[in-house]
Amino acid sequence: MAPGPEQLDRLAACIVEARNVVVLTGAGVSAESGLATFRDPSEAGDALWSRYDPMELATIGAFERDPELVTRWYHWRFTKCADVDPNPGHDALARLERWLTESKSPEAFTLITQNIDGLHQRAGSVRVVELHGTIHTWRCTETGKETPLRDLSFGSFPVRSGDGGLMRPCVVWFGEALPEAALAIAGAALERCDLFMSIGTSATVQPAASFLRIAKHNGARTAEINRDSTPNTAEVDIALPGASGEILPLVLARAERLAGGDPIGDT
Ligand code: BJW
Repeated sequence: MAPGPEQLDRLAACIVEARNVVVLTGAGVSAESGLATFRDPSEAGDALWSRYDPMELATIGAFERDPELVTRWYHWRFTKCADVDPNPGHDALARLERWLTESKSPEAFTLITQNIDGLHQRAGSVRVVELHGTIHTWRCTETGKETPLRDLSFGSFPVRSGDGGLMRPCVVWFGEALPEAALAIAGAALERCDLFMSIGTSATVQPAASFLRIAKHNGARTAEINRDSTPNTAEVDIALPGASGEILPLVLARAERLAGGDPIGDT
């Protein structure tokens, strides 16, 4: 069911009124770019996704048991990321950041993403808090030294650093701590935000899954844009069901018109 114009208008008005907007994104935001999400493998159609459970591969235990398989999987995912482009949802969020930070304050917009694909940055988002790390940087498991993926050779698997240690992606696996700096920025943003939007995430993985409740507890209005319902759907002030690549540009256009003094039309 697509959201009606009143729901789009309500979120647009909240954006215009807010002083501090926090957006949390998940894999659903990149789905329209062609990247498979975690928890609906039926979409995928690639052998790796159908043969392996992604949740079984995103652990340190999996890497220790079979570093070749996990390295191949992340290298394959990197090639997928490199093959696709940001979609209109990414573009709208980058435009929203520029608009709010230029017209209100540098703190007026914080984008927190669980995605490791770098598509927000490629769309032009500048301050991106990468909660689960990035696939574009890898580190040596012996020395901790980080290397951009483009400087690594994937001639054989697994990949070793010059120091002989296994290289792993700088992503956060289950049971691992999230990057301290990212958590600190996210925590401060959640404290001051007056509008929190959860977009394209199943809201099942902690600690990100609790962000909406924290923001709400701190007095923020809350909204969700998701193709399916999630544990957040019943809790939010505004739930917009549907694809983020379709809904975000509509909401942004309405907010821009409203801020410009134009009455919101029916598009
Ligand atoms: C669309 C759409 C479209 C589709 N438009 N929508 C408290 C309680 C219980 C458990 C825990 C707890 N605290 C910690 C845990 C354990 C664990 C956890 O949460 N487990 C749960 C499964 C229960 N958490 C952790 O282990 C975290 N670590 C931690 O807390 O450490 C503590 C610690 C402290 C100090 C020392 C040591 C430890 C780490 C979590 C790391 C998650 N890592 C992954 C892999 C990253 C690398 C990679 O990408 O491979 O992150 S798992 C995976 O899930 C990935 C994602 O970022 C994450 C979230 O998934 P996301 O983005 O929500 O995607 P999906 O697929 O689930 O949902 C997509 C949604 O989009 C769906 O709703 C679709 O409907 C929708 N959609 N198309 C809009 N076009």
